[in-house]
Amino acid sequence: MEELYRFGVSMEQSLIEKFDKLIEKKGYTNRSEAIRDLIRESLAADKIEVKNELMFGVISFIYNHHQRELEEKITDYQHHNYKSIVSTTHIHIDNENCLEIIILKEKAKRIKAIADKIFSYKGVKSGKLSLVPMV
Ligand code: NI
Repeated sequence: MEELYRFGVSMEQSLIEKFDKLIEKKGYTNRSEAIRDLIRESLAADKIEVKNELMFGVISFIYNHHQRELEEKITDYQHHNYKSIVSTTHIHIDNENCLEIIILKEKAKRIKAIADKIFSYKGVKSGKLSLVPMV
């Protein structure tokens, strides 16, 4: 049996409360097993091979626009990738949150890398990537 590694995680109270409700609904008896399954899922999802063809990608994500320097970071990163980006739409959801939708035309692996980078920024709350193959 492999040795267990313990680590501490900090997050907003509201987020952990929602997570606890979700895992209770799913039948988990403790957070550790739920988090282990999430990690396994995300490792499996990353292994799914995407064909590295030219595709359209739609990256949508919600972020906290009060997060220091985040808005600037997101904009700079898009300027850095201007050749891949077809269009960006920004929606102010409320006082704190923004929804941004980026449409790209690029090779699939590059689209995935761009999405992963944006989702990794601190203050980006949820993100979704859709790859749309050319017909
Ligand atoms: Ni906004």
